[in-house]
Amino acid sequence: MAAPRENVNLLFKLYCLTVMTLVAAAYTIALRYTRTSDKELYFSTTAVCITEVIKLLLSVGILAKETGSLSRFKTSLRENVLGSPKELMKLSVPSLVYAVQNNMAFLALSNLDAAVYQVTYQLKIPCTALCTVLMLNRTLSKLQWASVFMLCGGVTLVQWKPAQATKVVVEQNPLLGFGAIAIAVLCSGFAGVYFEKVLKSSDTSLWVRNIQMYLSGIVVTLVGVYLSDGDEIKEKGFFYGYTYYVWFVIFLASVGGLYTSVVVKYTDNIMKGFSAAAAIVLSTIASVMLFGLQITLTFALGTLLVCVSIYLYGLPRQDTMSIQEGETASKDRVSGV
Ligand code: NCC
Repeated sequence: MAAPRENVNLLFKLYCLTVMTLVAAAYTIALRYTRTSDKELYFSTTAVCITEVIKLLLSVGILAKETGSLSRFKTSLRENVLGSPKELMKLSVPSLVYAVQNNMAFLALSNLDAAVYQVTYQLKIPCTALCTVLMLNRTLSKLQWASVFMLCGGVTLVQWKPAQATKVVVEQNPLLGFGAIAIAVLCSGFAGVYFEKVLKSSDTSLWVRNIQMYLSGIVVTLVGVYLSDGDEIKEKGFFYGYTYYVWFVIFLASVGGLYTSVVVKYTDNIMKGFSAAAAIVLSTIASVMLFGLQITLTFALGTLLVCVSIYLYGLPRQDTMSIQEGETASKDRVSGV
């Protein structure tokens, strides 16, 4: 009887990973569009802040559904939010780091082409692996490390496109763009693994953890709004330059963020990188089949690297596992990860 449930779990994980990856791809392109179209430019800090508000509201709604009754919902909020300042402080760490990361994405995509951004951003895969080893006391074998770097190279090749001449009306500073990506890469690795550690070290619901994080996220991003655009916003207004496209970007950022949290809950941050890579390859192959796009040599080579790296990462380890690792592995098996 266990098999069908495992299948459902696997299908659910695949579904979440696929949605997360598709949303992330659409998000990058839509964000870039809103930063380069010739309308009055909105304040990106306000978009990051509104995203936190929407994620908070959605998480509260999902928690209400999860708890099943108004009294249990109220108790949960009272105990986990009002009565847990220590937990709120704990979650303010990733919310601060994510706030920096999300603002850096806007800065990078205001100064770099979306394809260049996506390729460079893949450095987050080894960075996440490093954070996992350092912060979660897990170890990776030499072969797994090699596969992490192979994956990084593979995704880079798969997404590689010759530079396209795009009509850009805003001034760009590529150096600033690459600097912003470097910061975003470090933030993504650290905040992702920190959130995973907090989430998996207790039975507290994912939606409670999200609420705790988004509450401080709103405060932190509001400080960002004030410090970076305060004077101009006083003059022009908080929602200056908001078009339907900007709201669409905010919608994608909110949905993408929530799906990311679900993916981290049911898998882990390294798996998130591997699965996203596989989804990128599959979606490109699908568009080749559906729309007759041509397969390039770099795409074929990249796909090969991604497949080999996934295979190598999943191979049973040859080196002796420490007791701690063995425990982690068996815990993972129990939780179905
Ligand atoms: O960079 P990445 O994720 O690690 O960023 C994680 C995003 O998820 C939000 N988050 C995280 C945990 C949590 N409990 N709640 C959340 O809302 C963070 O605020 C942060 O925005 C990836 O692995 O490539 C991924 O990339 C982002 C996004 O494309 C890049 O950061 C672009 O700059 C994706 N986000 C969206 O598509 C909106 C994410 O899904 C996957």
